[in-house]
Amino acid sequence: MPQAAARSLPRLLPLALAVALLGAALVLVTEGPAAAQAAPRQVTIEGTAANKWEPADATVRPGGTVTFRITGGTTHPVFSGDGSNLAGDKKFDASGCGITQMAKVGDSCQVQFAKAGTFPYFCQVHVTQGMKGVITVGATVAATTTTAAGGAGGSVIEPPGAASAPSAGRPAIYWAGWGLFALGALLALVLIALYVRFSPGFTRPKS
Ligand SMILES: [Cu+2]
Repeated sequence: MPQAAARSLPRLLPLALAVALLGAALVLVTEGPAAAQAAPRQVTIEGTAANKWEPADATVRPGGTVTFRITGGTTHPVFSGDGSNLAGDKKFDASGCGITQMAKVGDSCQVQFAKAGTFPYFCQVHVTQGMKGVITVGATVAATTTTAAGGAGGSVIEPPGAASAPSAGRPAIYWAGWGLFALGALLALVLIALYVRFSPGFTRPKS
């Protein structure tokens, strides 16, 4: 390699690094929407005239609060558990959401969930009509499944792998970003290697 070309190699290095940085920036910018979202601090679940909880399933962060509010129907007392035992399992404290506090439209109550976990709950009056749900306490909201499954009242069981595939929802530009990053990094390495090999005045240790 001519020495003139070798001398120009260091000037190409910033270009290669710029390409790598651009790729990395693209990855960071575009991975946002598909990444897990932070769970909210507060969620409101409505007890409806159809004797359903809306939404039935919700996520709050540890230390967060769930507000149950009656927007329709009559009495919707909240109990902890899946409804198989009408007395509830007392996994969380629903004592402020009993039959006297949750008697009519406009009534509401709050439950604070200190620790992460999964907390089924039900309306003691209408559990046989399916008035139950699950509160998940965690730092992030799991990636949402298709709206079709949600619209069917959660009766569609999705295979666990379907929603958690790493490539789900990634736009093409996200992968283009990775490609640019790899290309830039590779180019920088090649430039450094060529410079070390051919640079005038750089003496290689004699073996
Ligand atoms: Cu009810």
